[in-house]
Amino acid sequence: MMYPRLSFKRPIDIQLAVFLTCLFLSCHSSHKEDSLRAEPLNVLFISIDDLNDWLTPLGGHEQVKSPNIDRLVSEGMLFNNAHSAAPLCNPSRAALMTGVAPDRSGIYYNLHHWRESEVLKDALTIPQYFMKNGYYAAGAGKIFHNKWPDPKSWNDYWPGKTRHMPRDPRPARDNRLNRTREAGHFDWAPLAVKPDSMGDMKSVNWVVDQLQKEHDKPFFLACGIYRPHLPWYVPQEFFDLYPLEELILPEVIEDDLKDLSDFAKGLAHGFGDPLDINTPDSSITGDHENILKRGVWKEAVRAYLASISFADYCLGELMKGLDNSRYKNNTVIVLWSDHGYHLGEKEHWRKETLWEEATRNLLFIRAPDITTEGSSTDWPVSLLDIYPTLVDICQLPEKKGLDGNSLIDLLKDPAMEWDRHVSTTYGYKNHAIRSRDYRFIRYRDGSEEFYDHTTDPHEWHNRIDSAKYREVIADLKESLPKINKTPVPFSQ
Ligand SMILES: [Ca+2]
Ligand SMILES: [Ca+2]
Repeated sequence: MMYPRLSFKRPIDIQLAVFLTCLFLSCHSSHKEDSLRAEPLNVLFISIDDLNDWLTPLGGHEQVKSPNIDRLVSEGMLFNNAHSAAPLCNPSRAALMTGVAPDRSGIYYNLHHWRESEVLKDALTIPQYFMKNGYYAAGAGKIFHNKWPDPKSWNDYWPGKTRHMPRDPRPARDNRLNRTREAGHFDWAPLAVKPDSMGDMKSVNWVVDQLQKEHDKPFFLACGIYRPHLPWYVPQEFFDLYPLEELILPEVIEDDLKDLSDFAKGLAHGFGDPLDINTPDSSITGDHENILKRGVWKEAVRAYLASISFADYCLGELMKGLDNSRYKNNTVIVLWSDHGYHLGEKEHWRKETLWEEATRNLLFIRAPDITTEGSSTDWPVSLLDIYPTLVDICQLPEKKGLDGNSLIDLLKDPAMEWDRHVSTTYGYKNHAIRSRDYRFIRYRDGSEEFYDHTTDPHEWHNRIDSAKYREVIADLKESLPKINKTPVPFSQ
């Protein structure tokens, strides 16, 4: 809630200011009372891992088939310009679930146990805060990073409070066809199984069972869908949706990296963990060179699209479960992916960069009596905004110490101006700032990039030295995170 900022010069102004403030506060409190719900809302909190913006409603890959996501996001508010706090599972999810930005927690990579951050040690996660306020919190599948589950965040969890991820079927033989650096993980294959045999569908079915029960408390139910995270092993029927010969590759240009620093080129080529490397070796070649050598770019894109369609199938089954339950009309839906994904753009695969492909993600909210069908906004928002927004939607007491902004006003009035910058942090002292129209990046070595999305949506042309943008760049720099906490030691 933003309060009017008043400055006083004369006693008469003070009297007027006191009167106006009282009037404002009384209007505000009566408005609050008017809108208090008789019954608390339930929350269905759905994550799709490693899902980028290749969705039709986000203007993504033109061949993607995701009818269930498309239908759901037409029923509430879609954020067209949503960005993760960090372009990697653990730091993104730790930030989202605690509301604390990576530069304040010191959690930058997957190997930090996020509870070992002194800032997050006793932080109340979203489900903990809901439990504290009378909710039942449960879930299934990957919500926290799989290596660092958080038993105290849940009343109940499947497969278990200390193991959030169900097991998945694998290809019948050792299918190391891809031969990239991490072939066992960076791999794909159609599976001769039915969708219900997949771990994700088992998570969905567990959550659907919860939705069929009578609960004596309002619930916060989480469902973490793991695909399209690697490996891209999904049932054959989802590969069949994408004939290989017709497949369209992402649009790229020759020499896209030529206007970048060696540090940025090192990130593009996936040099490993940058925490141990002061100057990344830009000569290291990564996944992309291997993909090109083997001529499997189309195969990989097809497998990612197939995995999106499988995740979409899972979401559809989950929505059927909600629609057939008594909670259909009093449940808030939050649907998010934890970051974006490169599939060859900037000679890069996977996440772990500060470009649009890696930071942009899916964020959608449907809230009874608050959101409007088919609404959307192009203003930038952060996944850090989810925590305070859910607190406001469910009318819980204000939660102090959160780094995001509540989006409740924007949900109620999607046409409103929401001119805030959001930041994404990858590793120590590497940050991107996104406004509606621009992206500014600064790396730890001091090198910088600037992109104008009004003319360059692919971020092909680094305009950091252009005099035309000097003021815009100076303004974006003001939003760079300033704490830059020393990284928490890695755990094993
Ligand atoms: Ca992820
Ligand atoms: Ca370029």
